[in-house]
Amino acid sequence: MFKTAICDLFSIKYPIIQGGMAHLGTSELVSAVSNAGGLGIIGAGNSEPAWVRQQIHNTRQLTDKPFGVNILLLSPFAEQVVEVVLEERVAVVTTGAGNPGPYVPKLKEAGVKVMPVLASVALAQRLERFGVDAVVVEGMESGGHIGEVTTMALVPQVVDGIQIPVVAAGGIADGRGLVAGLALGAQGVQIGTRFVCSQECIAHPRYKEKILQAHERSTVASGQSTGHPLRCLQNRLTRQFQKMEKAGASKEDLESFGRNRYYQAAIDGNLEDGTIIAGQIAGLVKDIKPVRVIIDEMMSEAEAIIAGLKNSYTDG
Ligand code: TUI
Repeated sequence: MFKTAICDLFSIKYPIIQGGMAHLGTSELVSAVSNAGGLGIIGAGNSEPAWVRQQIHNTRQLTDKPFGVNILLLSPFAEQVVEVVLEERVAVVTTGAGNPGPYVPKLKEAGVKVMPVLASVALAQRLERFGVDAVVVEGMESGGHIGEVTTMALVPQVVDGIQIPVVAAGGIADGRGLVAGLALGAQGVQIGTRFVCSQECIAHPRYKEKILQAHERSTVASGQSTGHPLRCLQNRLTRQFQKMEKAGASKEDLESFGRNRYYQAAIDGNLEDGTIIAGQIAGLVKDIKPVRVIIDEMMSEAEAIIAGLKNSYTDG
C-alpha cells in the first residue's frame, strides 16, 4: 500500500480526495469517503452558513476521521462560511471558482489546512506564496466550472512550477487515472463524477442513471461567452442555452437563465431543466457501488498497474 505527501498532510490512508460538490457533498458521502480512507469534502456551494454548520455536525456523528469543507468563492455566503469553518475547527478547506488569497492568512492562523482548486500555473504560484498547503489542479475534463487546459497538460506544468504537493483532478475515475495522476507528478487525485454514482451519494436516482448512460462525448462546456464555462451532461437546458448564446444573448441574460439549476437536477431529478454536472469521464462509470468498494478497487487496481509497469520495464 503506498502513501504520499497528501496522506501525511491530511492524516488520511489513501491519496483520494472527494470533489467538493454543491448539494451532493453532504454528510452521507463525506463520511463514507473519510471512513473508507480518503478525504470527504462538504460542498458549501451557495448554501446558507447554517446548512454548512449542520452538515459539519452531521458528518461528525458519522465519522471520527478528517474531512474538509469546499468553499465556492462566488457564493454570497463565502465569507460567512469561512467563519463557520473557523468556529467549528474544520481540518481542511478547499476552494473553487476564484482566488482564495484574502482568506488564507485567517485560515492558516487557525491551523486549517488550505488547498485551493485552480486551473492555472500562475494562480498556483501566487497561492504558494500566500502559504497554502497544497493545490488541486483541475483539467477541463472536470465537471462543473472549468478552465481551458486538460489535466494531462496542466498537472505537470503546475508540478514543475511550485514546491508544494499537487492533487490531480479531471478525467479520473479508477486506478488507471490514479496512477496517471501520480505519473504526472501529483501526490493524489480528486474524484467527483465517480462518487456521484456511489450508494451513499444523495443524488437523485435519475441523475445517477443519466451518468451511467453517458458516453465520452455526452458532456458539453456551456457558457463560454459568460466567462464561467460549466461542464455538464447535454440536455434540453444546455441546448436552449447554446441557442441563446448563438443568438448573441447578453452575459447577464445567460447567467440568470443558468443560475441555481444544480439542485433541480441533482436532488429533484429534473433532467431537462436542471444542470446535470458531470465530467468527461462519465462514460467510464458503469455501476453504482458503495464508496468503500470504489476506493478499495481504485487502490488495488493502481497497485497492480504500478507492479505491472515495474515488471515490464525494469528488466527489458
Ligand atoms: O469550482 C469548481 N467547480 C465548480 S464551481 C461551480 S458553481 C459555479 N456556477 C456558475 C459559474 C461558476 C461556478 C460548479 N462547479 N472547480 C474548481 C475550479 N476553480 N475550476 C476552475 C477554477 C478556477 C478558475 C479561475 C479557480 C480560480 C480561477 O481564477 C480566478 C482568479 O481570480 O484568478
